[in-house]
Parts: sequence; C-alpha cells; structure tokens
Amino acid sequence: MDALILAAGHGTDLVDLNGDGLPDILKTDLAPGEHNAFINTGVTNMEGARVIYWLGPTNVNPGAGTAWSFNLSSADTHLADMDGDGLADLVHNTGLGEAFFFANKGRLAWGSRQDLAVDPPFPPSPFGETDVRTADFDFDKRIDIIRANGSASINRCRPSNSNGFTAHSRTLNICN
Ligand SMILES: [Ca+2]
Ligand SMILES: [Ca+2]
Repeated sequence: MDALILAAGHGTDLVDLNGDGLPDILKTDLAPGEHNAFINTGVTNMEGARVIYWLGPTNVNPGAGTAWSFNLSSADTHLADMDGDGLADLVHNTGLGEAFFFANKGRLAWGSRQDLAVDPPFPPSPFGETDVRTADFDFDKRIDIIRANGSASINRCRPSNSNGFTAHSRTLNICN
C-alpha cells in the first residue's frame, strides 16, 4: 500500500471499516468514483522491523445507497459516529443547515442515506455551522449536537435508541 495515499490527504482518512477496532484507510474518489478501503491487519515483523500490514484496496460497498457520490475532499463531507455504534459514519452537510449520513456497517459497506431526524425539529448539520458543536454531553457515548441560541440557552439534539439518528431538541440552561 502506498503510504503516500494517506500522506496526500485528499479524499482520504482513517476509519474502522471492518469493525475490528483497528483504524483502516478510506480513500474516496471524486464522483463518479469509488470508495476503497485499505484494511489494517495490525503490526507485524518484516525484515526485523515492526510494520503495519495493509490489505487492499477493497471496494466499500455502497449497497442501494449513494455514498459514492460524496467524498472526503469536500469540506461538506466528514466522518463521525452519528448512530452511536462506535463506528464513524459518512456525514454530508447539505449546505442548507441540515445533514444526512450513510451508516458504517462494519463490513466494508455503507448503509442507505439517512436524515438526522425523521420529524421536525431537525437538528442542524454537525459541520459547517459556526454556532454548532458536537460532543457527548450526557456521557452515553453517543454524539450530541448543540446550537447556541443567544447567551442563555442551547438547543441539544441527540440520537434516540431507535434505528438511526432520530433527534429531538431540548433547551439547556447555562448556569453561571
Ligand atoms: Ca479495521
Ligand atoms: Ca456509526
């Protein structure tokens, strides 16, 4: 595997694509293109040196979805775990303040496109908005999205236990 693929950075990032806990390399081509994985098989000894051995490239199956239409060269496309399963998903900002994602299935495959919420109020895009941040505010290991509204409150949107990222809003008071 050419280490320069990662060094180049364009459209490439580290993400666990087969669910084994080791970060793999995801290379996303400009559309119409492919998403390919270089699988990290762990550290091995080679000619007296300890090196990471990579397998691939292997297609990341888009299934019935359209994940291959989006690539990590875009400032509107990122990796983040939106459904709380521990695997970073492919998230795209629509540019209209909202976002959708393709779930990382953990077996070299993307799921179908999912909006961040089924019903309004829709959460803001977790990326590309200057007043929006993400963090796990209630320590349940799932990402929360907050938007600052003035100086006294923030709206928090968080995933539910149902399939995907069904969000709801809550106002949190900031205590001085
Ligand atoms: Ca992996
Ligand atoms: Ca995930």
